[in-house]
Amino acid sequence: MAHRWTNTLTQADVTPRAAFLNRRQVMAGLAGVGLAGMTRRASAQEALEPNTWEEITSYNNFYEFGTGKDDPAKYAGALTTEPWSIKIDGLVDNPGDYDFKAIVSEMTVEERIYRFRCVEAWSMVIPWNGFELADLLNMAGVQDGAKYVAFETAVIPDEMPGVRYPILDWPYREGLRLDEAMHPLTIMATGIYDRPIPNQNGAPLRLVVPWKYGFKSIKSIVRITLTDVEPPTSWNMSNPREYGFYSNVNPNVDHPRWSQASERQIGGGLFAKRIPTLMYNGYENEVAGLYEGMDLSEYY
Ligand SMILES: Nc1nc2c(c(=O)[nH]1)N[C@H]1C(S)=C(S)[C@@H](COP(=O)(O)O)O[C@H]1N2
Ligand SMILES: [Mo]
Repeated sequence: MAHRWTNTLTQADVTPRAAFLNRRQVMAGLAGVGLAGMTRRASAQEALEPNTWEEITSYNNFYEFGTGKDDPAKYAGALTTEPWSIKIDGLVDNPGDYDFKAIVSEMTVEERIYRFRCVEAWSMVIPWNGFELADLLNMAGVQDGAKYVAFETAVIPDEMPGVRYPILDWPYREGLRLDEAMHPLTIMATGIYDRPIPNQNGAPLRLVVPWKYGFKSIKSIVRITLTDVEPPTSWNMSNPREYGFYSNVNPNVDHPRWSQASERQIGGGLFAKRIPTLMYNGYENEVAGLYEGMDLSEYY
């Protein structure tokens, strides 16, 4: 199948899935053993079987390239991702414009296999390569007064057909509380299946916050700002009733127009399953403490 990405990766370039899973099994020693029949009490440590490269890179949300699930794979190849500069500003000791390659060379890039849950009630499992956002923020030097982190995506009308239309108030914006941003599960992804992240998935770097709905994981980031006030976020600005600042995966708090109690797993064809959605997307043991004492139906 022909791809129109500027990076010419195809399925054939990827570690074959069986080999990839084998390698993980050898490394983990116990992956996949004894999970069937157990109560679904997943944690970040649970063995997850990743979706295929094809699934992960052909069914996307990236409205800068159109609102169809196949638009990003069709059009994001036009995005120039090299060179790529990220402005880090606000309440930091070392503000400035950082070159993406220079950043990555300073960071510990590792593999993280996370369950990914879209607010539209579908999910995938994605083997990311990336580094902890905390490492980047520590490099920038977070100042005492900082309480939130704001993110912005590039706006390049010549390369992004979607931004010519007021679908959202561009740039795409997202935000995290500082403790969420510093949490070790929060990563900046730069790859998938040990390959550079394809443009449709947010090249050259995108946020991944596995206990939140997918839209918090902002793509193709060009600006990171440390602030002392909760930053505006695109989906909350466009529809505050449906999308709050927190957007934690929560099967008990429904989206106003549909249930969040279950999710459809992408892939598997005829055997595609609907599975129950887990609190905090299965990362409850790791992150529930961040929200102790908060009314999650108010702070959704
Ligand atoms: N800049 C930007 N980031 C974005 C989006 C977007 O439209 N623009 N869509 C979000 C939504 S709704 C989802 S579900 C995920 C999809 O990520 P994926 O395509 O890598 O699976 O990206 C998120 N990040
Ligand atoms: Mo989403």
